[in-house]
Amino acid sequence: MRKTTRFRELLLTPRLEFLLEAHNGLSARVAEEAGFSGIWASGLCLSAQYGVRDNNEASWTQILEMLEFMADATSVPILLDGDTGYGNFNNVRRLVRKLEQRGIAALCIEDKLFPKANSFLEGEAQPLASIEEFAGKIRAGKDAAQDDDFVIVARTEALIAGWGMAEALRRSEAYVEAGADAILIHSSQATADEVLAFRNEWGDRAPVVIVPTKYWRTPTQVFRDAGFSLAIWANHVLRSSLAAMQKTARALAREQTAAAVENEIAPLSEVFRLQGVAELKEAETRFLPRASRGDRAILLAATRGVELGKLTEDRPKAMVDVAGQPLLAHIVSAFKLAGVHRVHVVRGYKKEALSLPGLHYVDNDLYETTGELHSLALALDAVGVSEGALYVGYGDVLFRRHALELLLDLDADVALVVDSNWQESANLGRDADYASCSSPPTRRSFGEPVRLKRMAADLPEAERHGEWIGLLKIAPPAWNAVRETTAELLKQAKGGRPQVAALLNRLVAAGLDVQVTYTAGNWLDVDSLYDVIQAGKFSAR
Ligand code: SPV
Ligand code: MG
Repeated sequence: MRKTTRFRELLLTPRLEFLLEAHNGLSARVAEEAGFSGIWASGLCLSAQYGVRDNNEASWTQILEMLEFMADATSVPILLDGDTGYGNFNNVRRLVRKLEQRGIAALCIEDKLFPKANSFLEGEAQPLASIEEFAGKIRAGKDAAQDDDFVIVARTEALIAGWGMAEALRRSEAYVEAGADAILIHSSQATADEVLAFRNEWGDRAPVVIVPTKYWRTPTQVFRDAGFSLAIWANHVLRSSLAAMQKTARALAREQTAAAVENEIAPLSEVFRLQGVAELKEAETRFLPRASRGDRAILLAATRGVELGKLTEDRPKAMVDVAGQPLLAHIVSAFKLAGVHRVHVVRGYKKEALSLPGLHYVDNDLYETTGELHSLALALDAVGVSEGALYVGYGDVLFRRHALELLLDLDADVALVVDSNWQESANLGRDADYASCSSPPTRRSFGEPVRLKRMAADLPEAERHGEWIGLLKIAPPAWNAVRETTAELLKQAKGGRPQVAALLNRLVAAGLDVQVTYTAGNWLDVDSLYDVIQAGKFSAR
């Protein structure tokens, strides 16, 4: 149902209904959540939240801007306190059109002169508009409305200005005649006598709205019995937040510690909830490209790298300087640039020397007696379940962003990057994980689906299709298999140090599709002093 129609129904039900004041998106959402079926966009409170007076100091477009946030934040109808309509009949026409465009259900205008003043400030001194002029505004507003259910409430200030009950009735009669859907009878008295007398005289000519700000002592049942349609709590949210803000500000100024207020104020999680953070998370799973969906990386960096001698006496290999930055920082940058922002690092040797900002750490304190698969198992436990994929890399393997992007784009449960230039490592005589795949790295197979058959350091040359560069992707559907197989291998290892290659072979043997994407070069395994120098050149390119 349209908001306009819902507001009209609120007005026309025989029950007394309530509107609560709101003055921005957040307070509007609070009002709706508390159970109010409609909102009063109070001129006083909108002015106050801008820090200005209720004298039309805020422009009508500034009011409109805030109304848009309020309407977006809520599903219940909003009645704007539109003061005098911000000008003459023509301004009212334009106002009504803009309100309809922004999803505001109803408008209340009052029979004073622009710029108006708040009714509770020397109300008797306030001039009233002529009945004819104000009736013209009402007719113009009704004429401009495209939606037949758009409500215009005519507010008479006759009692506020001290013109008496007969004048209030005369004006209300004229306003309803001009097309007003309801009358707001305002009073600044401490009792409800005036508005009750009005209601009594008025009968059922049109619904009557009240604002019991000053006569708050009157029991609500009195309003019900009198047959009022709507009661507006016109400023209570603003006043309560003002009291809370002042209390917090004073306590912080006095105590100079947030401990003075932390337990008194709303938790951040409540702010996030009201902002709708959960909805955005859900939308991300539908609309964001894969790489940005909470993907995470695990970097295995627990070993010392004893081959680097003195360089790793006081730090692990991942922290060795390469072109002015720790090796690990280069690797983390590659992940972040590719959109993988959450990086978990498993550290072991000299763990206190491994601390870069913005990373999550997992400690393998048994790094001396366990191997990389033990580190991976610890990391899998720490990372937990998330929407995105998991990328596993090493704290001593540099790669070009391009190599990682091959994996990001791959729609596979488990996938790895294999370098077709395996001869280079073989010539240097370094340790390598050679891969045998379902098809060799021909020009065609770049970009074609290729499966891993087996991986081993001692794979016969005839079976080698390439060398694994140490980058692995595990998508959510394969998580359980990877977790369980890792645990199994560790259990069977009995003091041995199983490698990630063993995990991949076991997954293949179990029938899981482990996909391979070929690259040519684009990475560097830092295993020796020579490699450290090469790494400097690699990262500078
Ligand atoms: C407002 O809330 O701005 C009103 C009601 O107009 S009152 O302040 O009581 O006049
Ligand atoms: Mg007002």
